[in-house]
Amino acid sequence: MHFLLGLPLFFCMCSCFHGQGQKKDRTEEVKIEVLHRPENCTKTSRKGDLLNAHYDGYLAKDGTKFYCSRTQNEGHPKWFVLGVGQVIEGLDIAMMDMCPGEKRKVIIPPSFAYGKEGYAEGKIPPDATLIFEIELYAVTKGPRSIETFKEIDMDKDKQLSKAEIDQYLRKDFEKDEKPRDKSYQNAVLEDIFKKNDHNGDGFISPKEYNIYQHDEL
Ligand SMILES: [Ca+2]
Ligand SMILES: [Ca+2]
Repeated sequence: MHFLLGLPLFFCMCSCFHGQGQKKDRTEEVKIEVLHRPENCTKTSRKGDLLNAHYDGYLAKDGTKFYCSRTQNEGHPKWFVLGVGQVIEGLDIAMMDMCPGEKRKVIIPPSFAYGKEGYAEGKIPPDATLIFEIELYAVTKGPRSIETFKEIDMDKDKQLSKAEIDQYLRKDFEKDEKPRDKSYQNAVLEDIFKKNDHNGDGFISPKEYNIYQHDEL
């Protein structure tokens, strides 16, 4: 479950994907074509949800495939949080309101992708329109869902204390079956407070916790 632990990595990924900082051309738009939508669709993706998906990326101009999640990470689908900049903005938009099992083809203009600069490491030239074929496998509550907050907040005072998070971490580590010593756990705890307790009062408030700005909190 590593909800809290996962965050430093997520932040790192954000900064890798972000950083274009260019002006968006709002005359451009992301085009979404639904290739397959399961009949039984009871739950759709929203901002802050944790998604599990495979996607193939192509350059629109000549169809060159520049990315395929199936050939990475031993073919496991990718996990990421929707709508928070862990992926390019066009994918954050294109994967909203999608149900598990749904397939989409989406066309993403450069201003919602890698812009004028492109992304050399990812073999994306400047000003490239991208096409993605996406298959969504799972939609789950994100790493900072209201449910998790309530689970950690044992005395229900709507503040997360160090003791509460310490206990949550211990349970989380136990599930993992990899023994970790107390100093490691303390370091993680300190890190969580350093990154999240913005007003330094020793508690993580709903506002400090809710970095993905779900409606529920
Ligand atoms: Ca509490
Ligand atoms: Ca605080």
